[in-house]
Amino acid sequence: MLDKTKKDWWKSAVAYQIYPKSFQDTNGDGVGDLPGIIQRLDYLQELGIDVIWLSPVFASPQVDNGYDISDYRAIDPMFGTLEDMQTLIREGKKRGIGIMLDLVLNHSSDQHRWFLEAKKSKDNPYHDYYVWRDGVPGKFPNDMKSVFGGPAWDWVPEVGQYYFHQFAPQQPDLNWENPALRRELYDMILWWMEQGVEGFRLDVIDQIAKEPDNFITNNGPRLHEFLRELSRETFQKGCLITVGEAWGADTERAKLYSAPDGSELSMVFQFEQMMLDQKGEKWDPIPLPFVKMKQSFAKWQTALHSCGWNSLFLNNHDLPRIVSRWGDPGKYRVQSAKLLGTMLHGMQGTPYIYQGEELGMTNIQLPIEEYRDVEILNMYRERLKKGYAPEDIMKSIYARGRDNARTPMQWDSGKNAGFSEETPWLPVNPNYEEINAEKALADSDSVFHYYQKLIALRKEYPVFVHGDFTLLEEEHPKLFVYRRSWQGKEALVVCNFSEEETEFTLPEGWQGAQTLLDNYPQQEAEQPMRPWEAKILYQEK
Ligand code: TEU
Ligand code: CA
Repeated sequence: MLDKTKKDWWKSAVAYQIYPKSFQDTNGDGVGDLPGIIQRLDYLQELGIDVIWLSPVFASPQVDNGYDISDYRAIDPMFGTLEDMQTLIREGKKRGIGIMLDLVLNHSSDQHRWFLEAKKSKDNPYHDYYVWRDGVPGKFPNDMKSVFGGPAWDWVPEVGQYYFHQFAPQQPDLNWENPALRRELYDMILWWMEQGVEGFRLDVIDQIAKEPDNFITNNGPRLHEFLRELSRETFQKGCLITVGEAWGADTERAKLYSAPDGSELSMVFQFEQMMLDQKGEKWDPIPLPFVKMKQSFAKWQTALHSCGWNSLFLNNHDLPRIVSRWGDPGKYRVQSAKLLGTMLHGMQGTPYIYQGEELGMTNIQLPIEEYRDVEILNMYRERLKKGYAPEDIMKSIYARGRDNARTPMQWDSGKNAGFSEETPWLPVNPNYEEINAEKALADSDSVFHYYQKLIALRKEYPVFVHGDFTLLEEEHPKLFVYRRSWQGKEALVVCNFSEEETEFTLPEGWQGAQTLLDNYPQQEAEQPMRPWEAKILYQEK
């Protein structure tokens, strides 16, 4: 178990993201819940993770699956009670697993008491908790658009003003310019810290300092000032792991966010690699530009080494499944899932595993009526209106829709994959008889057991935590090869992103090195890399 009283303990940690709606249902309503997570803690302990990032479980009308919070201090009855949360925290701690809550501080639900008050009148003390502009009905303050489609402004007749929302109309943006709002948020965070949570993930944190008059959504001028105040008033009073979601981060900004003095956050999620295989919008995928992808990872690894900290992830609840995206969901599903894990876990940073990734779960294809995600449904309507052919829109959804990641966790080959006794809120992927946790646990060669080893490596070999990073074979169109070194200890990670055998010559000085991990049975060195083969070599000098 990690000693979580030690500063920077999270540098050796591995996190696991749970999307609670889809993890484990215990009361037969087809929706996952907190008792379900408690029931599966032993499974997570066996995997070897240190912290759970729990997507929002707070009271919410669920317009955006909990990313629209109506009470930050209450648990949504659909997920359980505050007592269940306390049990989860306690039972997690016993197993060396901490809980990171998902703080949505950029916006609240339109059903939050603050917003219900705010729209009563301009003099209401809560009015200034949100972002308002004068106007007349039908004439928006400006033409800013919401991420989920449509204008970023909605009219409230009672006050004769528009409010600003970067996401759905039911997710009004909070006004961080108002110190009273900020204080209210800090007190709430301190209260959760008292409950024993060990960290936080901060939703769209780079959007809090918006300036709609200047068309600024992310990276606003006061962003880092707000973050430093937030951190000083809350996180720094404990020894927490904090990660901010920052679509707009470049390496320079990431260094500020993750400065070693702890003045802001532990790290951020940046999305540079996740935006390479698309043309403009995410709905228009293109084949992965492989060399660019390697260069991008290398750039981040090098830029933040010893002056910041990376988060490492290939999946989350907003992204399609990586095996379907960059791997091979067919014949080489198992090998490619292991390869992708190897590529990522060999790097410097804190890895985040998204539920089901450790099983090599894949994307799904549903008829449009069966999708639930507000982003998918809005995009479908908008593109239809623009004249796109329905079958082309469906292709975009199959490739990029967020519900790909949100189908129920596949526990076993029984009814509804062991997720629920009743019809799940989103269909189970039909491949659950083949891909499920029970099967993976019984098979020593499964993706699960391979992830177990990846997680253990980081604990056993400090080079994975501290080592620097050098990209080799930079221009190679199929091989991703890199070296990590730290105090005379060296690891070499070699991944063959291809279903063909690929020649690979060991770099100078690596002959006779030990093989720590291979996703195929070991063979003599100097053999070509097999289809989707990945391995890690190790030596001490
Ligand atoms: O996501 C931020 C965000 O910008 C996403 O909506 C993203 O643009 C889109 O999904 C691209 O795939 C966060 C949460 O992770 C997401 O689930 C929420 O819907 C969103 O914020 C609003 O809170
Ligand atoms: Ca339930």
